[in-house]
Amino acid sequence: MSLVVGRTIFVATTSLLCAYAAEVAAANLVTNPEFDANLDGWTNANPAATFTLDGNIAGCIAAPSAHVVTPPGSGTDIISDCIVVDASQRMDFSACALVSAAFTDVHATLVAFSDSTCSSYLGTVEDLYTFGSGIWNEPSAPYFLLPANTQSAHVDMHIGAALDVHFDRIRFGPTGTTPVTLQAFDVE
Ligand SMILES: [Ca+2]
Repeated sequence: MSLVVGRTIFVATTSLLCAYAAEVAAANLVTNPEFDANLDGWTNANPAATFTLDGNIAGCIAAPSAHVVTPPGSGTDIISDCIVVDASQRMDFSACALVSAAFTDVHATLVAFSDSTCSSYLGTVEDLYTFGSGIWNEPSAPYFLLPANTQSAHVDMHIGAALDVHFDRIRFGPTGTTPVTLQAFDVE
């Protein structure tokens, strides 16, 4: 009896309040970010450069990937569809690329605009360019704020010279991971 009472008292006087924020995958706002079947959602600014879907090599995660070859003496920009954004949110941006030679001529940039149609240029927000030669690299810029008054943005894969470049898995969206937080823990 006393054991039961004791157990009952123990249960009654013990409170364990524990709350956590679940980890949620970041929403990627980029259209066709992994080139699963085509090049939809991306535009090649230089017709002299070839821009094709390549399923013959491994992608950053999985083939196919986007393949750009720029001719001698020129580069190009491969630009994503315009993305409407909420500038009050923290954002993440990353890009994966495989570059044939000097990496300094390849940049993954995020460009912000003050209207909703990517027409009124506001500024270049993030610039990722640590792409090594001959291997896939995926630099990232986490948890940043867009400039005030940003309403839209696009990704610009800039290739500044004659190069052979693959890219894949382009991510841009609200920061989506929240650290697990122990909000209350109380044992009496
Ligand atoms: Ca892919």
